[in-house]
Amino acid sequence: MKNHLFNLLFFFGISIFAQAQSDLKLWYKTPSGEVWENALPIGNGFQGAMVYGNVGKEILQLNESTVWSGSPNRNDNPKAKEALDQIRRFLFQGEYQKAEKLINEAIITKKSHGQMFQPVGNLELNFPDQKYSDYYRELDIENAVAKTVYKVNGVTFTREAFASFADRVLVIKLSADQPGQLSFAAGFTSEHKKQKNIINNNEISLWGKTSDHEGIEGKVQFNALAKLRVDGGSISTVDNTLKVDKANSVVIMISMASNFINYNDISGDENKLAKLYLGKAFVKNYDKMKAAHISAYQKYFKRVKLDLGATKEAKLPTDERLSNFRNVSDPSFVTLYYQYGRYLLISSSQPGGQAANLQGIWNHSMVPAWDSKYTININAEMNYWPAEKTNLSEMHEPLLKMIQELSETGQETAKVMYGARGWMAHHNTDIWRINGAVDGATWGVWNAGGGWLSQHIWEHYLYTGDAAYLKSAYEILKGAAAFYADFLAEDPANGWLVVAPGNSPENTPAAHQNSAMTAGSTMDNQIVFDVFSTLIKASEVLQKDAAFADSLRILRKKLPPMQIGRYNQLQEWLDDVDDPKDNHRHISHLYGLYPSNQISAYRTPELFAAAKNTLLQRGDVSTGWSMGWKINWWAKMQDGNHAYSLIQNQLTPLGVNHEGGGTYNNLFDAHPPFQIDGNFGCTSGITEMLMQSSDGAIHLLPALPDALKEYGQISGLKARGGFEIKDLKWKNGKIIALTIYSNLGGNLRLRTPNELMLKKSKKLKIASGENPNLFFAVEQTEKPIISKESNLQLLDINTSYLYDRMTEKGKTYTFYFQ
Ligand code: FUC
Repeated sequence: MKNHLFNLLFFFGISIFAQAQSDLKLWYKTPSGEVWENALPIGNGFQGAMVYGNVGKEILQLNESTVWSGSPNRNDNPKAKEALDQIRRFLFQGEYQKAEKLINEAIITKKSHGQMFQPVGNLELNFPDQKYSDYYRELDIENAVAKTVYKVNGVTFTREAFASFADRVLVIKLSADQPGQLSFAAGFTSEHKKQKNIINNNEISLWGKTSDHEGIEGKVQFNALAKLRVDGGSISTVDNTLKVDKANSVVIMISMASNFINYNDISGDENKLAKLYLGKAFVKNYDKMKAAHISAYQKYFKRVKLDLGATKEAKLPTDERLSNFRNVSDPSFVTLYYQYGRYLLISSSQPGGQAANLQGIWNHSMVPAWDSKYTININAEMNYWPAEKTNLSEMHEPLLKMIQELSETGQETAKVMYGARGWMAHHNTDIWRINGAVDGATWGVWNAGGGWLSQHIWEHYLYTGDAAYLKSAYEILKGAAAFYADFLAEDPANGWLVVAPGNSPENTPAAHQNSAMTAGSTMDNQIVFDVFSTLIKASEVLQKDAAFADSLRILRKKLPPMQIGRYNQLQEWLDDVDDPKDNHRHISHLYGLYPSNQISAYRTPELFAAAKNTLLQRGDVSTGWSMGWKINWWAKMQDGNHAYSLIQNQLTPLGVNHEGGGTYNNLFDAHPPFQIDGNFGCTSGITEMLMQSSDGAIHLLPALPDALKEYGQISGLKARGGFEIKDLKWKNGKIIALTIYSNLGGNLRLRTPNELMLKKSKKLKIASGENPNLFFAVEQTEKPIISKESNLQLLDINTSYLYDRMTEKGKTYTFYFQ
């Protein structure tokens, strides 16, 4: 009923903004002006643009994913090997500052601290200065098309822009509802020092070479071409621009390419490639191109549908909705933001391309924050949390490729710096796949970048069951494990095997002389546990390396167990030095709760309770990505209301959360500045609130908040074991429809908030024991050590039902309710 009412409201109330009826649009009544974070992102994984939608001076800010400063390089510091024993001695004696000093000399790179992702430039369209009215702009994320509409002197002008998934070019169409009305000048601008502008008939070309940076010569050469197809009117060259006069409509196609082939090869021909893409596209009909683009995009986007009910707030522009969100009920804004995360992943990460960097594929600055590279102590991994579960498995490919490349370059780092087998990466990398330690000890001397990333390979396998892929990537898993097998050192106090030196990302406890340097941080222990466990399981699946796997079983037993400290918290370090007032944005030791699964409501009740205390002690409001991670954690804590309040914190205009992040008008996440990880983290978190599949079963509605309880429906989510939730519908917090498709067969174990039936009058089998489906196998950690000073209270877990249903590959299963 509620939905019908809102539909009626839409129909009668907002005919002027008829375009905005779909909830899958970001739309505004004002242009972007000068503000980049007001502009709307389009992209096809290779090329990206920010569309400003300004009337007088339209700007398309352009990116190409391989336009990075520098050139092939390595940045290992070979002094590390020699200094390692002394560094370890300092750490085990508690001489953290001395260790840090030596680390800064011997481990931190003396070469490049990473290169920068740089913009190509802008395509600017300058129109005569005219008074306009009836302004409207949108980004339709169901079609991946941006649109701007306005009126001048009774003429309605429309612009459409998309980054074609089918033709690898950007396409813009300008039109008017009366003939001969379009006059403007088109030209490129760019901040690159080395650049050339050439005009040839109806085509403009911008050629450039990227910056030198950190002692590495910029050698990436790029070419952007914009070609105009003008209907009516005339076209001429004025200075560096193409001037269009009195045309009926104009189609502009932009092609961009570089000489980058891979991290070690920049021998490509940027001019030839840019011409090739443009030549193929330019002969095509606009409407056909648009249709091909939409269908290529929707192949991915339409796999998941989410409906959280319509809301009257949807009649407001997106910026106003964002301002209101934390104070009103607007579940359909959650839907929009959720799907926007999927839109952004599809648009910034395509098979064969580069992985989404710190800003996806959208950056306007020649010197972006953190170089807009890949921070792998959380940010790059977070970008890919939504990939498998929101049914965008193919979008994971660029990250998996990057991991493979890092495993190639990281072998030398492991050998030269640490005398270890296998491969490793520290906390950061870039398009040249550097593995050295950058920035300074506090950040860079964290050895788990490779270890954490390698878990994405296993995750891809768990969701797809693709054994051929696992086989092809097995050496990467083996290399990650071999590195730790060699690198672990014995902690003299307890006899545990620990990572040393390491850190608990970027946190500097007062009790450790304000140094981040440590041995055996909880996060490091958890990651090594996963790296070993994954290799053990992969060797079982592929039936190889039994002896190596056995040796890892022995080492795994010697890892430090998790510990619960005097404030009833999960300890971040080996000693109980956590400050309950510390609100550091990284809560790295909760890696074990999410994305890993070592802390469980059902298997490790003490750790589960301690994790909650840690979350409460650290607080909610923080940088964008930190809030994104917290949504996932509270979902795993099965506390939907707390997770929802973090969504509210995140979906707050920047500046309102004091000392914290928020969201820009274009719904980009604000660290601040813009970082795309928070967008992806939140999309992942919303999924985890509705469905989890990490803890031995597919858990439906594990963390439904009161705000979304009344009604909702989602289809197309993927779970481990190749299951697809074809339909999940709920009402008043209870499942009322459920259909699941089995891609791989095997036991389907379901955990649900209400009772399910096999048939109308036939009960489902109650589950017991371990789930026999190996895709759900969970490795149990050692029992935690609990401080004598703590008084830990275990938590009440929400009531749930656990069922087993054997499935056959390729069949669909519908469940019933009493
Ligand atoms: C890590 C974080 C920062 C930022 C940077 C890109 O170093 O600690 O908050 O997100 O990555």
